[in-house]
Amino acid sequence: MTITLYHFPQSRSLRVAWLLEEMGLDYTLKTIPRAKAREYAKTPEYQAINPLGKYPTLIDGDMTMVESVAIMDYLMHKYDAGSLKPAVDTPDFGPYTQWLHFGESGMGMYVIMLFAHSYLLPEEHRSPKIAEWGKEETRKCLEFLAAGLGDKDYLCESGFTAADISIFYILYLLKIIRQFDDAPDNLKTYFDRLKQNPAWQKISAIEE
Ligand SMILES: N[C@@H](CCC(=O)N[C@@H](CS)C(=O)NCC(=O)O)C(=O)O
Repeated sequence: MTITLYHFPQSRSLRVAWLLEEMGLDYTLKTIPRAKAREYAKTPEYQAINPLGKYPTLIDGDMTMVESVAIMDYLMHKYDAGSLKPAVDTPDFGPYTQWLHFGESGMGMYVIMLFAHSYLLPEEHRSPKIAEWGKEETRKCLEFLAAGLGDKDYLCESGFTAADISIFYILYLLKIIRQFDDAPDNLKTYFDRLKQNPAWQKISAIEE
């Protein structure tokens, strides 16, 4: 079976690439240069595998799927996730599942609203009120996350898991859009700790 990941630098495909590295799976990374990612997403070639024109897309044999966190879950169910996924009968399983999804479902929309209405959209389409709302909701999410992390090194008692990978990406996005400076101190320390991870360093070094 061949696993192929469509990736562009700084995007959510980093979550999947990081996990693939941690799991030691063989995969082909199809990196689309950042400047060309939107254009490539509209090509018949990419539309045939992902009509939404988003990244990541994963192809595993004859199966194609989208949604970064769903892809992570799929890979960990199908292949050996080791300690990246706590066993169902351990106390970590609930918190692990919560944080795995919180990185995208819980925080993603607020961060995107903040991003879109502060930077991404043409100025005439930005709404300061939506940006403010996104910022406030993001702040609440960060407080909640900081309380959950407490003084642990990682989100689960058992240590580093895929939930950290999921959460790290959304913090990384906040950092890129310069909205991470006011985050609680324990989250900043956590972010700096995760940045040292060798698999992260390898995949984040892939530039256009
Ligand atoms: N919820 C989806 C979001 C996918 C998504 O919006 N990806 C962004 C990159 S981080 C994208 O492809 N943007 C290109 C565009 O919207 O044109 C996931 O987690 O995979």
